[in-house]
Amino acid sequence: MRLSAATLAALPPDIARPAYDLDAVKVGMVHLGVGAFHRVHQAVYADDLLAAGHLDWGICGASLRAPDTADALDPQDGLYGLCVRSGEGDAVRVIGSLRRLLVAPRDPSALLAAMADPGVRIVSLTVTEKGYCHDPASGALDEAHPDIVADLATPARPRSVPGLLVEALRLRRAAGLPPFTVLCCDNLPANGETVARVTRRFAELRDPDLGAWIAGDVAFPSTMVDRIAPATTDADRALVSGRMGLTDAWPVMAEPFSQWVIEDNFPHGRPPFETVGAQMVADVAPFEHMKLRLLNGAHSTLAYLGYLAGHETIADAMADAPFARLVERLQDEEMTPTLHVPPGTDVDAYKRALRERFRNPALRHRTWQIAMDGSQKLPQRLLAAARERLAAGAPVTFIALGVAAWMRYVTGIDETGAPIDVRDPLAARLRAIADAAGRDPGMLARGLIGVREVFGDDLANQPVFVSTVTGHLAQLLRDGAGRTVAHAVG
Ligand code: CS2
Repeated sequence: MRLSAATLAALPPDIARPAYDLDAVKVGMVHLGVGAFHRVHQAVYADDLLAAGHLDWGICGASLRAPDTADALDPQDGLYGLCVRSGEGDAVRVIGSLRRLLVAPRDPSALLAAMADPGVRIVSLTVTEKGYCHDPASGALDEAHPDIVADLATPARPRSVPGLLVEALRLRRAAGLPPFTVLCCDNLPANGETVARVTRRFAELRDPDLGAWIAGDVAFPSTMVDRIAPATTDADRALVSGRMGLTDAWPVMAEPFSQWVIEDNFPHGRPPFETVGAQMVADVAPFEHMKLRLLNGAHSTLAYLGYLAGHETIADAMADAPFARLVERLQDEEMTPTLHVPPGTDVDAYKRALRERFRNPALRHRTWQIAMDGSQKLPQRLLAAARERLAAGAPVTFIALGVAAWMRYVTGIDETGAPIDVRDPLAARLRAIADAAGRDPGMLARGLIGVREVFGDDLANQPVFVSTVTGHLAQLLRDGAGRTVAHAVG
């Protein structure tokens, strides 16, 4: 028997489920990128809002590429299990906030119509870093991106995020409706501003008058989002379905921790997010820097070095003492001094909690998963802090080790000589640079630092940065990741 509205009553009593009337929920938010992260995070806050009686704030979730989420959840009336895993065990809960699922390539006009619906006041996004068609180093729209070129040629049939937002906003304006607020929930630097920049630029290229309306009337609040969500495996499906006594084709897995900090800028209305645990603030930047540098910077560093050392998961890497020490030294000595700690935050407690989260023995968060799309992640996770430290004449030893590990990783060959499945929009180019450099650390480092989209124009001219990265890379190639980490932490 499949999980669905009709079978909810058959769930065992220990499984929480929507107590509200699913049919009474109206869609108030359209979400682009309805993947695991959205389903463990925003959709859960929305489920809590619905449970508290705010029935205007259901979600219509759209996939921009693959139909698999809609195909899994449609027969379940949008319902799915959230499994929260910790050392204490697994808690399963059914989430009901996804009231409708769409697949953009299957029915692009249905998605545009949903975004242009008068009841919709927020369009939120988790499309991953590469989904914004921007240059990661500068944050500007990549006007040569094939999807942008295509969307400028046929703007009424968009496939890119900027193209979709602008066409939907055009439809609203033409219908005399107020715009929606654009709520970015990806780990981008200044995520609201970044999406505003690419959307406004696209609109201006498409139609300056529309561009001016968007620039004047559409709000793009920034957010900091945080919850660790390993990709669902078949074992997870079996576990959750077993607990439910019903088949759930695509449950999602998460840690207990969850945080959402939102810039309070919703001129056209919003649900009372603060009543379900979100923090509404005037300035997200201090929270964002703290999270991107302390969590994601350490995550990426552990992912590349851990993968190379043969650690399958983040918890495995954290159980290797020099790796745990590296996380501490990176956070304490190099990242923390670059932060303006948000008011009321105990940064030491925050870091201790982070390291405990990384150690969560029940979450099997694969280093390979986090290693994906490094070219889009490195700038905000490691390089922004490196730049600030270099400008102050401060050392970048541990940051550079993470960068060197990424370089070693994108060569595509692991320490046993086996291929690495490198997933990155720039993978082919990175691999060609690595192939040309062979095992020459100087050439490899210089070649990769020359990739402007990642390193900008400046880092190649920072001798301390180049030599520190090259030194680590030489050791990684010679001694392997395990010994390099042990050596670096002393
Ligand atoms: C991770 C993040 O995959 C990754 O790159 O670093 O998804 C991380 O788990 C989340 O940002 C945690 O909030």
